[in-house]
Amino acid sequence: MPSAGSAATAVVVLAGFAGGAAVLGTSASAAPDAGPSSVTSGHLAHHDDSASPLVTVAARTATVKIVDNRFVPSNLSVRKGTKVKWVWAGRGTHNARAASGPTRFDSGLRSSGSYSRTLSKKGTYTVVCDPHLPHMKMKIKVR
Ligand SMILES: [Cu+2]
Repeated sequence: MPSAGSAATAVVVLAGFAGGAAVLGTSASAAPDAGPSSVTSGHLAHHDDSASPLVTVAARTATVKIVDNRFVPSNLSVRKGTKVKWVWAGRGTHNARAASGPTRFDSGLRSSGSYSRTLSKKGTYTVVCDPHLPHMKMKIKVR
């Protein structure tokens, strides 16, 4: 029997961003409690927290794309213990820094590659990109 859980990965795929829809794909096959993700469409004219679609991830890894100049998705809900992986997908230089939340972290400024952080405490993070404040930020709820 394959052991549960070593490779459960959810990749957030951006589809039709102009329409405000995000599609969540998951390769997890052995998670009976991994219900359908809830994705709420919103208006994205100004991507502040209240207007961002909430992407709920029930797998062990959640991927956030860093594009020029925003986090995609910018409103994320994950379970405690989820590894959040930021992937630099734009051309600019950005960082991902926990400005508030249960713990602090900072990826440092970069323009490619990725940065991962396992979030093991419940709470709500505000993650910002320092060069592009006040607009470039995201929220992560760890439940
Ligand atoms: Cu930035």
